[in-house]
Amino acid sequence: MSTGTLAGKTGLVFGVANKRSIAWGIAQAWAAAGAKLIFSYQGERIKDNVEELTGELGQDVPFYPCDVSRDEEITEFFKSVRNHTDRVDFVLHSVAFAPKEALEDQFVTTSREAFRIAHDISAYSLVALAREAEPLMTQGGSIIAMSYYGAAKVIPRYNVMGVAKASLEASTRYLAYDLGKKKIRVNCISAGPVNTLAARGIAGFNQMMKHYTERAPLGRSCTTEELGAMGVFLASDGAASITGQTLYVDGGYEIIGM
Ligand code: NAD
Ligand code: 0WE
Repeated sequence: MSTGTLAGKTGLVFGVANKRSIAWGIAQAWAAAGAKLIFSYQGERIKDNVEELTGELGQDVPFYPCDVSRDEEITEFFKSVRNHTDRVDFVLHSVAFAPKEALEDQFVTTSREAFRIAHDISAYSLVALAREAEPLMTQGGSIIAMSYYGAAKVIPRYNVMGVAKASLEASTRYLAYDLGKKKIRVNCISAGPVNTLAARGIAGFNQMMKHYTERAPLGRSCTTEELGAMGVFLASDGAASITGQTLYVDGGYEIIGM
């Protein structure tokens, strides 16, 4: 028997692409706290990475494909989950995508299709996953989604992703309202910039990191380990009365007006 805050609990993880992924940081912290985990991966391109990483957690950590833009893959994923467990206690949504061109130019140039894709993958998917997870969360649960400050304030070039994150945070509140009666909590972690695959392609990312070292009260952004610690807290009974919130893990940057 494993011990730890999350011993005897089971979590689902969406959004591991490689060892730098925020989802991997949170998954490692969940596993260290004693949780059993089931992983999803976006597609064949990422399968080998996820196989190797989950292997580090132990012998038979299950992983199944799930492109969150496809209803049938979501259904199939949850079918596979039911072969391993009849109860799920927490879910991590750490998935975002907007077509590259939408993050380069001005927001006003966003095409209908880029707007649709960004919202479908980065926000609607949380609603779809929550709906599938609900019947498995028989003793209540904790659903966590990753957000960014661009949801609340303008970050140049974050563009349609900022609008999609605003939708993600609002969806979190409406889901929290619906699912509260089943003791299912839904929250966002708003992370400061982290050097991951999703961030590295962004022009000016290093400059942004430097800006955090200069302006954030703590003189830095955050680490994936610190995001993991917040993930463990939100999944634990210590957070039993926290729902619908966006919690900033960003070196304090969010409080600064100038
Ligand atoms: P990442 O590239 O490691 O993770 C993004 C994940 O999204 C990948 O695993 C990718 O496979 C998955 N994904 C994209 N489209 C998908 C689809 N159609 N179906 C299933 N999965 C899909 O980068 P990350 O930085 O770890 O990003 C994880 C989350 O954290 C995202 O929601 C991101 O917006 C958020 N976030 C990142 C930062 C940062 O600076 N890196 C800051 C705040 C919030
Ligand atoms: O949420 C994100 C990035 C998510 C993301 C990244 C990409 C790159 C590759 C979504 N879609 C794509 N599409 C691609 O084709 N972050 C919080 C990281 C990020 O991205 C920015 C940032 C920060 C921080 C973009 C502009 C400005 C700041």
